[in-house]
Amino acid sequence: MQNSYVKSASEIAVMKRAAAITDDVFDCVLAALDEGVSEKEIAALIEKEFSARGAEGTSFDTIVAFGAGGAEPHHVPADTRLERGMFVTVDMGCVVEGLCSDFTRTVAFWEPDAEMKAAYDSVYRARKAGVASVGDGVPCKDVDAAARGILSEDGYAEYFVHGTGHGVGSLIHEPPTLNATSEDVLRCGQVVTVEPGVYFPGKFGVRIEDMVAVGENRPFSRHSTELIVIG
Ligand SMILES: [Mn+2]
Repeated sequence: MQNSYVKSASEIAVMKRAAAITDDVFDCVLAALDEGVSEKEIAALIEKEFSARGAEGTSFDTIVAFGAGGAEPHHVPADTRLERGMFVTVDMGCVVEGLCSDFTRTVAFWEPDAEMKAAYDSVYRARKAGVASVGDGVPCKDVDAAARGILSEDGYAEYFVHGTGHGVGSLIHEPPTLNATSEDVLRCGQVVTVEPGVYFPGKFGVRIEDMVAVGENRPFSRHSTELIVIG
């Protein structure tokens, strides 16, 4: 199993194309976020824009979550309408030549409160630490520990309710698994996600996700992870 799920250079190039399409679609999302728009409308826009850019489809059911919806890691887009002071979490990906992309950003619609800013900052640093820890021969549980350690230090341990990431390729979720109990070890050429998040039921959530090829340590996405405030 040590060398399984390693991608060829050409497969990684295809996955970067899928990530670039995803980046362009996220630009469309940012332009469309406006007071009163619904989660379902944004999700429909995402599907349309992926298709317009030649993607074969979405790599999983697109997540668009406003406000309290963001506290559910697998939120299903609903008729909730965007209001000032909400976080917006978008988790999406597309398929190009049979290979998947996976990308999440959380942005603020109008100025977030201090609690939201603090949570965002912690997830921001957790994602950064997780990505920095990715490398050939690194135990996957160490990547999880790098991200989880930041959130724990900041008092968010109990709000980070899932693993830090997963392999991605022809399947949206494939080995290796990046969580606290994983026995997997990273190998050069694997492509993994780093996606810490915190979730406050009934209030809001934050997740930031990037794909990275082991051995590169540079996220596929061109989008910054600094907090974007719209409005
Ligand atoms: Mn993911």
